[in-house]
This record gives sequence, structure tokens and C-alpha cells, in this order.
Amino acid sequence: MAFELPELPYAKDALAPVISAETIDYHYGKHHNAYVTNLNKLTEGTAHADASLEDVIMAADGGLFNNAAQVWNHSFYWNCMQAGGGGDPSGALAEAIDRDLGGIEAFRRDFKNACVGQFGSGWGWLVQKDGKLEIMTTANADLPMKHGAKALLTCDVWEHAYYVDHRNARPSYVEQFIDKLINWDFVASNL
Ligand code: MN3
Repeated sequence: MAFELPELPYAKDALAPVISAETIDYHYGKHHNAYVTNLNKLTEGTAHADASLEDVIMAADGGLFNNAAQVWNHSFYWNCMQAGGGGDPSGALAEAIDRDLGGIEAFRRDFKNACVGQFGSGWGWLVQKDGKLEIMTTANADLPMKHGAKALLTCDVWEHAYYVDHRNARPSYVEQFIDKLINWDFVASNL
């Protein structure tokens, strides 16, 4: 059973103007799709061909890890956003953010600073580790499951995620991602 590109959870223009249909065409249609194609080429005829994506990620390194992790990262990233997102989380997630991160305003500031401060390509994350919420960043394809942490939310800060719509202004992209796109129901479902 080959690895597959998952359906986008919304129309490709749903996140505009923060993320345009043109960005989705390239980011989902070309980049994400290429990671899936590469992963299938690298696993075809090997012991990894029938493994779960998570098992490949945990076992692999080098090019196989990079492609498998990028398939997982992007599938997760699309689900972290929705049209009309943003706002405030509620319930147990809001309580955990208050308890561990100093509240939602502190989260917005610290998550933005982490994403903006990631040097070069990578990802900003809200994770759960040892029962507590943390903000972390990873470089390139790296991801929380390799560090004993569970991903709750991610923001792709590779330039291909924002250059069409925000040019070099990563802070503008991250700020609007936080304020207008985060799907807090999805984030809460990962707790
Ligand atoms: Mn990307």
C-alpha cells in the first residue's frame, strides 16, 4: 500500500489572503506531493513499504527520514488551519496554556517569536511533553515525535510557505497564521 497525498481539508482558496490559492498550488500540489512521491520511491520493495508513516519516521534517517517526516509535517500543518480560524482556544486546552505557558497572549508572543527566530527552514510547534505544553522549533524536516514530544500545532516557516504572499516578511505570515488561521478545535483534539 503506497503512501498517499491526503485531501486538503478545505478549498485551495479558503485561507486567502493569508495563504493564497497560488501558494497552495505549489506548497500542497508540488512540494507536499513531491515528498509523497519520493517516499514511495524510497520505500518501494523495502521493509518500509507496508509500515505506517510514523514507524518509518521513527526508524529512518537521511533522505528517507526527510521525505517521510515532511509528508507527516505537511499533512498535520494543513489540519492546523481553517478559514475564519484564530481567536482563543477554550476548555482543557485553554487551561493548559494558562498553566504551562502563561496564558494565550503569552502563547501568541512566544509562538510568534519562536517561529520568526527559527534560522532558515523549519517548523514552529506547540507540543505536549511529559504532561506539559511547550513551544519548540525544529530545523528542516525534524519533528517533535523524534524528541519524545506530541505535536499539537505547527506552523511551516520554510520560505515556500509564505514567499508568494508575504515575500520575505516571515513575521507578517506568522502573525496572520496565529490571528486568522489556527484551527483551535484541531489543536485541542490532539491533547
Ligand atoms: Mn512546507
